[in-house]
Amino acid sequence: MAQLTLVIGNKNYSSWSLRPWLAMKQFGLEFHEIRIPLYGSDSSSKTRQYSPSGKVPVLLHDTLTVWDSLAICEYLAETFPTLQWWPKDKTARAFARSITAEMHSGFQNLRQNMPMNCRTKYPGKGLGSGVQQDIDRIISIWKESRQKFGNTGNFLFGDFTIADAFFAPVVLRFVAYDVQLDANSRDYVEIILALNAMQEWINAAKNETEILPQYEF
Ligand SMILES: N[C@@H](CCC(=O)N[C@@H](CS)C(=O)NCC(=O)O)C(=O)O
Repeated sequence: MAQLTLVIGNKNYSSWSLRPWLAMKQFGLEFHEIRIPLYGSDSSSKTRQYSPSGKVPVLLHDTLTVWDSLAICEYLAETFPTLQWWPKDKTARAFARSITAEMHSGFQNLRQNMPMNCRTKYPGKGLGSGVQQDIDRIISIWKESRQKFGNTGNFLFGDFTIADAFFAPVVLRFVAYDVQLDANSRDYVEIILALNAMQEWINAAKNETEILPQYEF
Protein backbone atom coordinates (compact mmCIF):
# COMPACT_ATOMS: atom_id res chain seq x y z
CA MET A 1 0.00 0.00 0.00
CA ALA A 2 1.41 3.39 -1.00
CA GLN A 3 2.17 5.88 1.73
CA LEU A 4 -0.59 8.20 2.90
CA THR A 5 0.31 11.87 3.24
CA LEU A 6 -1.99 14.39 4.87
CA VAL A 7 -1.39 18.08 4.21
CA ILE A 8 -2.77 20.21 7.02
CA GLY A 9 -2.75 23.81 8.27
CA ASN A 10 -1.81 25.16 11.69
CA LYS A 11 -2.93 22.76 14.38
CA ASN A 12 -3.97 25.68 16.56
CA TYR A 13 -6.42 27.09 14.04
CA SER A 14 -7.24 24.65 11.26
CA SER A 15 -10.47 22.99 12.29
CA TRP A 16 -10.93 21.37 8.86
CA SER A 17 -7.50 19.75 9.11
CA LEU A 18 -8.25 18.21 12.49
CA ARG A 19 -11.13 16.09 11.14
CA PRO A 20 -9.30 13.67 8.81
CA TRP A 21 -6.17 13.81 10.96
CA LEU A 22 -8.12 12.62 14.00
CA ALA A 23 -10.01 9.97 12.03
CA MET A 24 -6.74 8.60 10.62
CA LYS A 25 -5.19 8.48 14.09
CA GLN A 26 -8.26 6.86 15.64
CA PHE A 27 -8.36 4.18 12.96
CA GLY A 28 -4.66 3.47 13.39
CA LEU A 29 -3.47 4.53 9.94
CA GLU A 30 0.16 5.49 9.55
CA PHE A 31 0.67 8.63 7.55
CA HIS A 32 3.17 11.30 6.74
CA GLU A 33 2.16 14.83 7.67
CA ILE A 34 2.95 18.07 5.86
CA ARG A 35 2.04 21.18 7.84
CA ILE A 36 1.62 24.46 5.98
CA PRO A 37 1.06 27.46 8.27
CA LEU A 38 -1.93 29.36 6.86
CA TYR A 39 -2.22 32.99 5.75
CA GLY A 40 1.53 33.67 5.61
CA SER A 41 3.18 35.30 2.60
CA ASP A 42 3.93 31.96 0.92
CA SER A 43 1.00 29.90 2.30
CA SER A 44 -1.08 30.11 -0.82
CA SER A 45 1.71 29.02 -3.20
CA LYS A 46 2.71 26.19 -0.86
CA THR A 47 -0.87 24.97 -0.47
CA ARG A 48 -1.43 25.08 -4.22
CA GLN A 49 1.50 22.72 -4.74
CA TYR A 50 -0.76 20.03 -3.33
CA SER A 51 -4.31 21.33 -3.34
CA PRO A 52 -6.35 22.22 -6.45
CA SER A 53 -8.68 24.28 -4.25
CA GLY A 54 -5.81 26.05 -2.49
CA LYS A 55 -7.21 24.81 0.81
CA VAL A 56 -6.21 22.20 3.36
CA PRO A 57 -6.65 19.39 4.29
CA VAL A 58 -5.45 17.38 1.32
CA LEU A 59 -4.71 13.67 1.20
CA LEU A 60 -2.04 12.34 -1.15
CA HIS A 61 -2.14 8.63 -1.85
CA ASP A 62 -0.11 7.08 -4.65
CA THR A 63 -1.02 9.17 -7.71
CA LEU A 64 -4.23 10.43 -6.16
CA THR A 65 -5.03 13.79 -4.59
CA VAL A 66 -8.15 14.10 -2.44
CA TRP A 67 -9.09 17.50 -1.07
CA ASP A 68 -11.90 18.47 1.31
CA SER A 69 -12.19 16.87 4.75
CA LEU A 70 -15.35 14.89 3.97
CA ALA A 71 -14.07 13.59 0.63
CA ILE A 72 -10.87 12.46 2.39
CA CYS A 73 -12.78 10.55 5.07
CA GLU A 74 -15.04 8.91 2.48
CA TYR A 75 -12.00 7.94 0.40
CA LEU A 76 -10.35 6.39 3.45
CA ALA A 77 -13.56 4.51 4.29
CA GLU A 78 -13.51 3.00 0.79
CA THR A 79 -9.78 2.28 0.85
CA PHE A 80 -9.82 0.62 4.29
CA PRO A 81 -13.23 -1.06 4.27
CA THR A 82 -12.51 -3.46 7.13
CA LEU A 83 -12.39 -0.51 9.55
CA GLN A 84 -15.74 0.73 10.85
CA TRP A 85 -15.63 4.36 9.68
CA TRP A 86 -19.43 4.70 9.75
CA PRO A 87 -21.94 2.90 12.01
CA LYS A 88 -22.76 -0.66 10.88
CA ASP A 89 -26.50 -0.22 11.13
CA LYS A 90 -28.05 1.45 8.07
CA THR A 91 -30.38 3.71 10.07
CA ALA A 92 -27.58 4.84 12.35
CA ARG A 93 -25.35 5.32 9.31
CA ALA A 94 -27.91 7.54 7.59
CA PHE A 95 -28.20 9.59 10.77
CA ALA A 96 -24.39 9.79 11.10
CA ARG A 97 -24.04 10.92 7.50
CA SER A 98 -26.77 13.53 7.98
CA ILE A 99 -25.20 15.12 11.05
CA THR A 100 -21.74 14.97 9.45
CA ALA A 101 -23.06 16.73 6.36
CA GLU A 102 -24.89 19.24 8.57
CA MET A 103 -21.61 19.98 10.33
CA HIS A 104 -19.75 20.15 7.05
CA SER A 105 -22.06 22.64 5.39
CA GLY A 106 -23.57 24.51 8.31
CA PHE A 107 -23.00 26.28 11.62
CA GLN A 108 -21.57 29.37 9.91
CA ASN A 109 -22.33 31.62 12.88
CA LEU A 110 -20.40 29.39 15.26
CA ARG A 111 -17.53 29.04 12.80
CA GLN A 112 -17.20 32.77 12.22
CA ASN A 113 -17.64 33.96 15.77
CA MET A 114 -15.82 31.22 17.66
CA PRO A 115 -12.74 30.29 15.62
CA MET A 116 -10.99 27.17 16.81
CA ASN A 117 -8.11 27.94 19.12
CA CYS A 118 -6.37 25.21 21.11
CA ARG A 119 -3.97 27.32 23.11
CA THR A 120 -5.91 30.40 24.21
CA LYS A 121 -9.09 30.60 26.28
CA TYR A 122 -11.67 33.30 25.61
CA PRO A 123 -14.45 32.51 28.11
CA GLY A 124 -17.74 34.20 27.26
CA LYS A 125 -16.47 35.66 23.96
CA GLY A 126 -17.78 34.84 20.52
CA LEU A 127 -21.49 34.80 21.32
CA GLY A 128 -22.37 36.80 18.22
CA SER A 129 -25.60 36.71 16.30
CA GLY A 130 -27.03 33.24 15.76
CA VAL A 131 -24.24 31.48 17.68
CA GLN A 132 -26.44 30.28 20.53
CA GLN A 133 -28.82 28.70 17.99
CA ASP A 134 -25.89 26.79 16.48
CA ILE A 135 -24.75 25.69 19.94
CA ASP A 136 -28.28 24.54 20.86
CA ARG A 137 -28.56 22.54 17.66
CA ILE A 138 -25.21 20.81 18.30
CA ILE A 139 -26.21 19.98 21.88
CA SER A 140 -29.42 18.46 20.53
CA ILE A 141 -27.54 16.47 17.83
CA TRP A 142 -25.16 15.02 20.41
CA LYS A 143 -28.03 14.09 22.73
CA GLU A 144 -30.15 12.46 20.03
CA SER A 145 -27.22 10.53 18.52
CA ARG A 146 -26.02 9.15 21.83
CA GLN A 147 -29.53 8.36 23.09
CA LYS A 148 -30.69 6.61 19.92
CA PHE A 149 -27.50 5.00 18.67
CA GLY A 150 -24.70 5.42 21.20
CA ASN A 151 -25.52 2.88 23.88
CA THR A 152 -22.64 0.54 22.98
CA GLY A 153 -19.92 3.09 23.78
CA ASN A 154 -19.07 6.67 24.64
CA PHE A 155 -19.14 8.23 21.20
CA LEU A 156 -22.05 9.55 19.14
CA PHE A 157 -22.72 6.09 17.69
CA GLY A 158 -21.08 3.99 20.39
CA ASP A 159 -17.69 3.43 18.76
CA PHE A 160 -15.73 6.29 17.21
CA THR A 161 -16.87 7.14 13.66
CA ILE A 162 -16.28 9.88 11.09
CA ALA A 163 -19.13 11.81 12.73
CA ASP A 164 -17.07 12.18 15.93
CA ALA A 165 -14.10 13.40 13.90
CA PHE A 166 -16.32 16.08 12.36
CA PHE A 167 -17.54 17.34 15.73
CA ALA A 168 -14.09 17.29 17.39
CA PRO A 169 -13.25 20.89 16.36
CA VAL A 170 -16.54 22.00 17.94
CA VAL A 171 -15.43 20.36 21.17
CA LEU A 172 -12.31 22.54 21.11
CA ARG A 173 -14.41 25.64 20.39
CA PHE A 174 -16.70 24.87 23.33
CA VAL A 175 -13.66 24.49 25.59
CA ALA A 176 -11.93 27.66 24.36
CA TYR A 177 -15.02 29.84 24.82
CA ASP A 178 -16.24 28.02 27.95
CA VAL A 179 -19.66 27.45 26.39
CA GLN A 180 -22.47 26.51 28.80
CA LEU A 181 -23.43 22.88 28.16
CA ASP A 182 -25.81 20.28 29.50
CA ALA A 183 -24.54 17.15 31.28
CA ASN A 184 -24.57 14.97 28.15
CA SER A 185 -22.53 17.48 26.16
CA ARG A 186 -20.06 18.02 28.99
CA ASP A 187 -19.56 14.27 29.16
CA TYR A 188 -19.06 14.04 25.38
CA VAL A 189 -16.54 16.92 25.47
CA GLU A 190 -14.54 15.04 28.12
CA ILE A 191 -14.62 11.82 26.09
CA ILE A 192 -13.24 13.55 22.99
CA LEU A 193 -10.66 15.56 24.92
CA ALA A 194 -9.38 12.41 26.63
CA LEU A 195 -8.39 10.78 23.33
CA ASN A 196 -4.62 10.43 23.03
CA ALA A 197 -4.79 11.75 19.51
CA MET A 198 -6.63 14.89 20.66
CA GLN A 199 -4.01 15.49 23.33
CA GLU A 200 -1.29 15.01 20.72
CA TRP A 201 -2.96 17.58 18.44
CA ILE A 202 -3.51 20.10 21.28
CA ASN A 203 0.07 19.79 22.53
CA ALA A 204 1.43 20.30 19.04
CA ALA A 205 -0.87 23.32 18.62
CA LYS A 206 0.45 24.82 21.84
CA ASN A 207 4.00 24.53 20.50
CA GLU A 208 3.21 26.41 17.31
CA THR A 209 4.49 29.96 17.14
CA GLU A 210 2.33 31.52 14.42
CA ILE A 211 -0.33 33.94 15.62
CA LEU A 212 -3.22 34.78 13.30
CA PRO A 213 -4.80 37.95 14.73
CA GLN A 214 -8.02 37.39 12.76
CA TYR A 215 -8.64 34.30 14.92
CA GLU A 216 -7.76 35.91 18.25
CA PHE A 217 -9.82 38.32 20.37
N1 LIG B 1 -14.67 22.39 2.86
C1 LIG B 1 -13.24 22.34 2.99
C2 LIG B 1 -12.78 23.59 3.68
C3 LIG B 1 -11.29 23.71 3.80
C4 LIG B 1 -10.84 25.06 4.33
O1 LIG B 1 -11.57 26.06 4.33
N2 LIG B 1 -9.58 25.09 4.81
C5 LIG B 1 -8.99 26.31 5.32
C6 LIG B 1 -8.15 26.03 6.56
S1 LIG B 1 -9.00 25.45 7.95
C7 LIG B 1 -7.95 26.83 4.33
O2 LIG B 1 -7.27 26.05 3.69
N3 LIG B 1 -7.80 28.14 4.23
C8 LIG B 1 -6.77 28.71 3.46
C9 LIG B 1 -7.27 29.69 2.44
O3 LIG B 1 -8.51 29.80 2.28
O4 LIG B 1 -6.43 30.32 1.81
C10 LIG B 1 -12.87 21.05 3.75
O5 LIG B 1 -13.76 20.43 4.33
O6 LIG B 1 -11.72 20.61 3.70
